[in-house]
Amino acid sequence: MGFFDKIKQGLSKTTKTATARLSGMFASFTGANDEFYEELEETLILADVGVDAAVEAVERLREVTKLNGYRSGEDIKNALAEILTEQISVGDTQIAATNPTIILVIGVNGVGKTTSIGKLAAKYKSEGKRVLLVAGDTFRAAAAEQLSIWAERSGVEIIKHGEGADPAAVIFDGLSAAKARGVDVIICDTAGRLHNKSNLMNELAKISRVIDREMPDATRETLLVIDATTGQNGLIQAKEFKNAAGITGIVLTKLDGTAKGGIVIAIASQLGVPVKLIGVGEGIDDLIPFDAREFAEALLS
Ligand SMILES: Nc1nc2c(ncn2[C@@H]2O[C@H](COP(=O)(O)OP(=O)(O)OP(=O)(O)O)[C@@H](O)[C@H]2O)c(=O)[nH]1
Ligand SMILES: [Mg+2]
Repeated sequence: MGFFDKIKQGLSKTTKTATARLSGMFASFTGANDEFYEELEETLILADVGVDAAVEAVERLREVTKLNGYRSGEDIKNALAEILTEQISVGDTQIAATNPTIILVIGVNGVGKTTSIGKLAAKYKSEGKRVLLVAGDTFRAAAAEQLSIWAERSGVEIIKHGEGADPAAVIFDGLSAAKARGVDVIICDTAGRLHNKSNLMNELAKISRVIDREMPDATRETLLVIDATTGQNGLIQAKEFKNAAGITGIVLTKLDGTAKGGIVIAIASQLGVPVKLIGVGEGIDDLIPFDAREFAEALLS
């Protein structure tokens, strides 16, 4: 199943959802009047696009429709897809590819960090890269264990310490090993943390300093993992993590389990951080590169 189908399958979970309402609006389109635009704005907000982004999108749609004299629902739908695509396209959606690359994966509890790392490791491995996973989640013994299982499954190396170890020390060890072994991609797991706990956020800053010091010339990615089913709270999380740790991209997981997903637009348009990968299931292949246009079209179809 391709990107489009998987997203569509997720987004169309129930027939009463915001996305179904969106497509229904275009199917039963009778004219671009105020009532239509108001309902459209409301439906975009219901799809988690966020108030600001929804208002902006509808305002631009009104202008474009008037300017081009669009009359058919199809033309207006295409114009909206174009506008949403632009709103999502805020930067490079590719993950850095030069060797060595260090990818730090952060986010709140249970969003899918470790799973996404496992999938990403398999992807790099299949491209012929030498990959090292670093078990920076020392909060629970089970966390390193879970990452080890993924390392085995993907056939990549792993560095871990015991439960309760200093995460920054594990990262330090991981980077030393990576340098000694000539690893191409280092992916660091971290413990889930609440974005409003400043001590935990400071720990991320410490990890970041260790990476800067130990491998200053490496390419850096800091990926924030967000669970698509959490709705607008994802935007709040992204703001806090961006302030505390700097983020270069978003991994949006569990899109297979939500009928919304508009949060992508809220995050991109308000924070200027691109979505780089999306999770569409629990399997090893269920992490796919993000495509803004396909996503916008899936949201409306
Ligand atoms: N359906 C679905 N489930 C997912 C996806 N990504 C992760 N999961 C599931 O979400 C649950 C939590 O995933 P983890 O990878 O352990 O999350 P985490 O962020 O590492 O969690 P903590 O380390 O406890 O903070 C697991 O059951 C995963 O299988 C996805 O894209 N789709
Ligand atoms: Mg984890």
